[in-house]
Amino acid sequence: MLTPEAIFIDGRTGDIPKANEHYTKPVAELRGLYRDTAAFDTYMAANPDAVGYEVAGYRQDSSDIFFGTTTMYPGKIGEEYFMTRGHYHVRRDCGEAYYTQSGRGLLLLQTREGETREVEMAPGICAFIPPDWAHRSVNTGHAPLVFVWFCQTTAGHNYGDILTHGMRRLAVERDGHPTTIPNPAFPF
Ligand code: PAN
Ligand code: ZN
Repeated sequence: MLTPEAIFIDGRTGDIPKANEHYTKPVAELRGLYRDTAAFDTYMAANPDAVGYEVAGYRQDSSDIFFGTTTMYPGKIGEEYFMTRGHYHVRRDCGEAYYTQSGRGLLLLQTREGETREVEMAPGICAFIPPDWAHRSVNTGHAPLVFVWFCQTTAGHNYGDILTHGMRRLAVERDGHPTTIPNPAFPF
């Protein structure tokens, strides 16, 4: 039987001492995400071991929900900020919530029908991600962006669509400020 438990989450670092799932995503594995491949190669030559983000989760398999943190490090490749891969959920009836604890960012969302939205990520803001909206988070600040996510255990990640085509909008720095632009490479 599952029993209730208090799970401490460090909102500054994303650390969850009782987490039972972890992974680290090196920037080196994210080459295809960035438009400026020359800038990517230059960045990797100077920072071969750079980490893009880390994910920690607390999951009990027979439960319907689980939660965890994503800690995104700051950085830019060309004019694009460090970002997550982005995904739809395999189960099209599963949404998610992202509750930002520290740092600054943008959550980029899109539907299969072509709608796009952006939700600010800042401490105190909980982003509602409806079912069947693809979501990618972007660290637009100079400090780690830490958010807590809550999701159904059976939601699953569908990375293929976003890995193949990218997202419809890109988060870029222009005149020192974050903004979004249409992705010129997206097959509209
Ligand atoms: C999050 C994400 C996490 C990493 O837990 O999986 O932020 O992003 P990618 O999975 O897109 O690389 C979530 O949305 N889970 O469903
Ligand atoms: Zn998700």
